Amino acid sequence: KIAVLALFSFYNVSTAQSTGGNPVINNEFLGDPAAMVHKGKVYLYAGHDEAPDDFHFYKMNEWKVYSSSDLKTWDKHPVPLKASDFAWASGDAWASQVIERDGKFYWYVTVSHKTVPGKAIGVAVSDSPLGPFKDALGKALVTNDMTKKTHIDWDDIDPTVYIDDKGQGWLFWGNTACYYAKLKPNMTELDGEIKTIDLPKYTEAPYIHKKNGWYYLSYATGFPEKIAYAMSKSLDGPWEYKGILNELAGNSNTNHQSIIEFKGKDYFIYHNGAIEPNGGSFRRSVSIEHLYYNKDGTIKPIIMTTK
Ligand code: FUB
Repeated sequence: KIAVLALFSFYNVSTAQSTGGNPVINNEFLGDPAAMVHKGKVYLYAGHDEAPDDFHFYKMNEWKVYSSSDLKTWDKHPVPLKASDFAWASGDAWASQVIERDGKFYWYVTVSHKTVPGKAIGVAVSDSPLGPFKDALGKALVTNDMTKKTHIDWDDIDPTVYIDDKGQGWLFWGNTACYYAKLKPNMTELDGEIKTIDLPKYTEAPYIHKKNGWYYLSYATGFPEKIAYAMSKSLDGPWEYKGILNELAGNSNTNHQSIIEFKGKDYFIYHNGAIEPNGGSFRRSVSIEHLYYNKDGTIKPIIMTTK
């Protein structure tokens, strides 16, 4: 009975907060925001920047989830997934994204692999957008030895997932090279070869979305990072580079975006280092801006706001 009560409270207790503007959550550090629209709500998944004093790198062990019906008031939910939930991983809850298929929620994550050197991509699954999420495979979906384009340890990071109108799942990811592959209908196996896309000054953080018949591949470019984007009529390309979408994100070296349509409006969701007094590259927070399209499908540059 106690266990049942504990479970009940774990998955139902949430605390609401509203900052009235950007950053939308200002009492904890969050990086790599990935938003999912589901049944009239936005679910915001992000890695937790623990940001201990005198530690100048990413200290990230878990992901968080918030939900909102208006992008103003955010319900905070219990931690739905940790890097340690993947038995084959050694830590590092880096960038991730959740997608729904047939009533199940698949969460693609970056973690460090225990035995294959470097970062890897895992996938967790749940019946609810709030979890509990469990490792779907018991092993990595993508490991560094599958791509091997570069020798850096963090090549296989930053998964973004998309299901096209025909029901085909696609996974894009990578640092220094943008990789992509189809997913089998089970969403937990790659289907076919891993391909590479040539994008000008690609760094990391790919994100796929579609609007009015165009596919958009936005990504972090340079370092410190801006967000650039390319457009295509097909997820297999060719992709046409369209320029910079978002300039340097405040005092964070990285910039990582997701783009959604919610209740008839378009939004650009990203992180920067805006929380005073000690926000920064490893103490990031989430901001949201309006996103506007031109008639030809290109996107107007994002105007960053602080309120
Ligand atoms: O949060 C850790 C890493 O920083 C992400 O995987 C990259 O996209 C960058 O934001």
